[in-house]
Amino acid sequence: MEKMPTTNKKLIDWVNKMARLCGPERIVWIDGSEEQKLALEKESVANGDLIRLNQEKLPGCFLHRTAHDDVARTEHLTFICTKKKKDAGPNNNWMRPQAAYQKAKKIFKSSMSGRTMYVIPFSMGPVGSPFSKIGVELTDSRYVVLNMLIMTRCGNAVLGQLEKNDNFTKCLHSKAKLDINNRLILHFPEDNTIWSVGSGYGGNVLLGKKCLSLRIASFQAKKEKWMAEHMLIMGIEEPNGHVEYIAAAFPSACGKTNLAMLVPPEGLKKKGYRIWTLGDDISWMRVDSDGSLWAVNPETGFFGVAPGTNSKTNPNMVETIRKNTIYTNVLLKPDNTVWWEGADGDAPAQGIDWKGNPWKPNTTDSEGKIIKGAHPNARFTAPIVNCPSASFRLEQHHGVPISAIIFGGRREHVAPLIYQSFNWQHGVFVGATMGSELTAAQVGKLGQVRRDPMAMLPFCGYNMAEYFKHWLNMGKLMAKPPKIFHVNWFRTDKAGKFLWPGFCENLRILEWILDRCNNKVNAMETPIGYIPYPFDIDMTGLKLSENAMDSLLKVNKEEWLEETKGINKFFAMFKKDLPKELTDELEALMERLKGYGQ
Ligand code: GTP
Ligand code: SPV
Ligand code: MN
Repeated sequence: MEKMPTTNKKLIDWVNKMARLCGPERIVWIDGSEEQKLALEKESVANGDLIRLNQEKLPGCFLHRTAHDDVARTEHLTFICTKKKKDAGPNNNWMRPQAAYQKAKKIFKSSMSGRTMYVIPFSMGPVGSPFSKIGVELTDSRYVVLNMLIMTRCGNAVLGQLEKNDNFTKCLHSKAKLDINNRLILHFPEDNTIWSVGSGYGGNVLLGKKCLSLRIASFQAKKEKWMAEHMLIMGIEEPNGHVEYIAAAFPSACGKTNLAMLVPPEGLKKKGYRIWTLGDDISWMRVDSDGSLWAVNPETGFFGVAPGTNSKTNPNMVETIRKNTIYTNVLLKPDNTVWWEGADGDAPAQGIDWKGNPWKPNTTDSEGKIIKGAHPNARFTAPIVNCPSASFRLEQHHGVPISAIIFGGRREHVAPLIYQSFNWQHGVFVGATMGSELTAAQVGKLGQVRRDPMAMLPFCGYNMAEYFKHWLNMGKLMAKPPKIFHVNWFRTDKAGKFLWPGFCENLRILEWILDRCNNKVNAMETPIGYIPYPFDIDMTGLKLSENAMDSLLKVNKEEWLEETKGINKFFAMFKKDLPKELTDELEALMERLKGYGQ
C-alpha cells in the first residue's frame, strides 16, 4: 500500500479495508492544493468527464453531463439503516444494517478496478469550529472531488484535525456502472457511515451535503442537543446598520436560493437595507451561552437549480456563477458558453443539449413534446465567496444569532402570505404541518398537498415523531428562542395568477417579521396565528391590484377546517409516538376556528 499522509490508525485501516473491497488501481489523497485541483481538471477534460468552457467569458468554468437516468436524488433508493425499524420511522425507507451492507458490497466489489480511489478529508463547518463535523469520502469520481472542493472545506487542514480526533463520518462512494438497478444510497447513523453506489448525481454523491449534513447530522443533533435543518441563512442589515439573521425552511424548489441572496427592491433600497448571504440550503444551529440560537452553514458552495436563474429573478447568482463554476446538464452554446430555459437572453439558434445531442429551439420529440436544452434539474456548483452578497461572517466559528425561523411552502390557497405563530410550541406545530402542493411535474393529483414537515421529509435521518419532540425540547433550552413565522409566496387569484410578485419584493415581508421580533408593530390575532395589519407592510414602489392584500392575508375558516382534517390524517401515521403537544395544538386550532366569525 502507498504511504498514507496521516497517522490516524482508524482512518488508515478503514481506507485500506475499503480499497480491498473496491479494488482501485491506485489511491490519491486530496490535499486541497490549487495544483492538485488544476491537475484533476486537466485529467477530467482529457477523459471527457468535463468540458472546459470559454475561459474568457467563464474563467475556471466547466460543463459536466450525467447519465440520462441519473439527474436527481432518488428517494426510493435512499435508506436509513438502523438496527430497529422504528428508529428510522414511517418517514424513511429502512433496511437492516447487515442486509444493506451485504447488498451494497456486491455492487462495490471491484467496482473501482482500473480506476483511482480519491480520499477526500472534509469538514462541514469551519475547520476547528466546535460546530463542525469531519467526514472522509472515498470516491472513484473526479467530478465528485471537484464538486467537494467547492462545496466543502477539504484537504490537509482537515487531516490535521484528524491527528487529534478519531471522530469522522465514513463516506464511501463508487459510480460503479452508473446503473439505476444497482444504485443505493445507504445511511448507517449508528455506525456514522454512508455508502452510495451506482449514481453520479449531486445529492446522491456529494456525501457531505444531504447525506451527512442532514440525514446523519440530524440523528447526531438529536443526541447532542442541536439542530440540523434544511434552511437558508441570511442577514438583513437594517437602515441603522444593525444586522439581524434569519433561517428559513422551504421544500426543494420552493425558493431558498432566491430568498437567501435577494437584492432589495428600489422602494426599500432607499431605506438602506442590505442583504448578507450565509447559506441557501443547510443550517446547523446550537444554543449558545447567551440563551439564543446560533447558526452556521456547514457548506462553502451553492448547488443551485439553473433553469429560471437570470438577472431579473436572481442577479446575485448570475454574478456568482461567472467563474470557478461547474455546470451540470445545461445546454452548450457554439461559443462554449452555457444556456438554460429561463436564462438571460434569447435561446441560441443552435447548441448541444444536456444529453449531448445537437439542439435547435422548438424541436419536438416523437411524442410532440418540446426538447429542452437543459434538464429541468440542471444545476451549477459555485463558491459562496463569489456571491456579491456573501456575508463577512461566513468563517466565524460560532456563526450568527437567529432572530426568526421561517417555514414556507407552495400553496395556491389556505396559507396566507405571512403569519406568526403564538409561541415556540405553536411554531413547531406550524412547521410540523406545513405542506406544498404537487405541481404538474410530480406524480399525484394536481393541487394535492404533500406534508413536508420543516422541509425535512426526505432528509430526516430518524423517526420524525422523535424529531418533533426534539424541536419541542430545543425550545425549552433557549432563554431567547427565535420567533417562528410561516410564509407563502405562491397564493393565487381566481384566474390562477400569483397574487404576490415574490422574489425581491419578499423583503417587505421580512421587514415585518423583523419588526415583530423587535416589538415595533402590533398584529391581528386569528385562529392560525398573528397576521399583519396591511398598513404595517411597506408598499413603497409596489402597486398590487385592488383587494390583493386582503386576499393575500385572508384566513378562510372553511379552508382551514378542511386543512385540519389533512393534518389529522398525517399525524395518524406516527401513531402513539406523536408528541401530545402537537395533538393539543391541533385541537386548540380546531376550537379557535369553530369560534371564528366570518
Ligand atoms: P433546492 O436547491 O432544490 O433545495 O431549492 P430552493 O429551495 O433553493 O429553490 P430555488 O430558490 O432554486 O427556487 C425554485 C423555484 O421557485 C424557481 O423556479 C423560482 O423561480 C421559484 N421562486 C423562488 N422564489 C419565488 C417567489 O418569491 N415567488 C414565486 N412565484 N416563485 C419563486
Ligand atoms: C434539494 O433537492 O433539496 C437540493 C438538491 O438541494 S440536492 O443536493 O441534489 O439534494
Ligand atoms: Mn435543498
